[in-house]
Amino acid sequence: MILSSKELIELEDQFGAHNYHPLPVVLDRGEGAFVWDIEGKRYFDFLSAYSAVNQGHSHPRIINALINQSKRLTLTSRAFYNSELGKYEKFVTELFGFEKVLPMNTGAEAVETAIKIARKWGYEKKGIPSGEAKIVVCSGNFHGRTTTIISFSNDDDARKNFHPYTSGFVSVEYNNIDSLRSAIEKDKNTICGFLVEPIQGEAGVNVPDEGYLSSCYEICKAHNVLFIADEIQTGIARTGKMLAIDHENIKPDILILGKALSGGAYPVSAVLADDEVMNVIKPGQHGSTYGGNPLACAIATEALQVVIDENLAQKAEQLGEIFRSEIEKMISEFSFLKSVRGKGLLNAILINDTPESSTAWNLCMDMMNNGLLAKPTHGNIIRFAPPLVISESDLCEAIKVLRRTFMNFKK
Ligand code: IF1
Repeated sequence: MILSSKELIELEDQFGAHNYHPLPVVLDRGEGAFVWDIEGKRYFDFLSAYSAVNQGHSHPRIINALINQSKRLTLTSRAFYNSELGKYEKFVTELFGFEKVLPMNTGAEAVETAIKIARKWGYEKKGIPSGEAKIVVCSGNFHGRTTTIISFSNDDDARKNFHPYTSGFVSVEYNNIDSLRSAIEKDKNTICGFLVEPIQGEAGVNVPDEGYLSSCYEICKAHNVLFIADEIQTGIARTGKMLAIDHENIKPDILILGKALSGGAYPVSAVLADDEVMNVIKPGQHGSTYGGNPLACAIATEALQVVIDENLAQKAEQLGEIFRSEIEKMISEFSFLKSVRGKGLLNAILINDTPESSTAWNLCMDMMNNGLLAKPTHGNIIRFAPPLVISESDLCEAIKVLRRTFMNFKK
């Protein structure tokens, strides 16, 4: 029985928790930079599952890795060794330049893992008095939705009525180096880490000033504070380099990966660090049922190899330049467009209206009707993040769809 979009939406509405407000489109198939709805209409995917399908939907090499490994062995738990984990750990640590990796599943789990490692390192290596470890975070952050992580969010929707909150976090203004410097100097003996997104995705592709991350890194080094980079959304070639922090040649003390680490085929996340930090974790002190399972290892290895073999970072860099320069031309033509910002193929258009207005949503609805899927973040900002495998000609086609949408847009 083929159900229509309308019927499928009604099923989700009746039987599913209402924790999302999706655009009214029901996707049924994906390939490369495109998705099709249940009625067979094709769309450019300009969200990429929030940068999880950088390698494109259902990349054949990644799907084959999933199929072949899943026929052999999917999960053993870490009560035993498995034949894929050691190979993957060697591959991913050498690829990113770290001595060790702690494999997890979702991004939030990896962020929680990094927080636990930083705190433990703080007590056992830095000598922070018991119970006093603090981690500095940034205003406008998004690091996931667990109770501890939303404890240090300043977004009301993310945190309201989920208290009591986890303590031990100090908030500083993003892209303000003095704010970080004074917070660390004030509590230098109890601060163990600084957790930062190299570009704030959810905050609306908030790109910090050139040099901000390097200055943060210097301040952390000066006060023996771990620099913790959350590259779950910005990593894996999305911003034109393998990691967004590569734009400033920084090696974080702890690197957090997720999303495109598996190319959208399976939940895979990872925390990377050198022995001096990672070895604070001893057997029995952290883990998860699925963390480091052979299926995840086989998929992530192939997903990373695809990024390398297809030069996706370089592609993102080049195509991102084209996208931003074409949008810049439209900004002067359409009064409801305010500005465009981003790096590589992580971009956003700021709409000339209030965050409370429905202008961005209405624009996204019109784009959807014209065959392009994008979604507003924080009201008046629309994120544009296609799979990095999009061809230049398809990108140009998508830009024409945007222009056509803007030409016909009525507020
Ligand atoms: C949702 C946002 C994006 C992330 C960074 C950790 C995580 C995320 C920088 C947690 C996840 C996702 C979550 C998803 C929507 C999406 C999102 F809008 F929520 F904020 F991309 F910007 N660090 N981001 O971006 O990873 O546990 O989800 O695997 O919750 O609606 P996760």
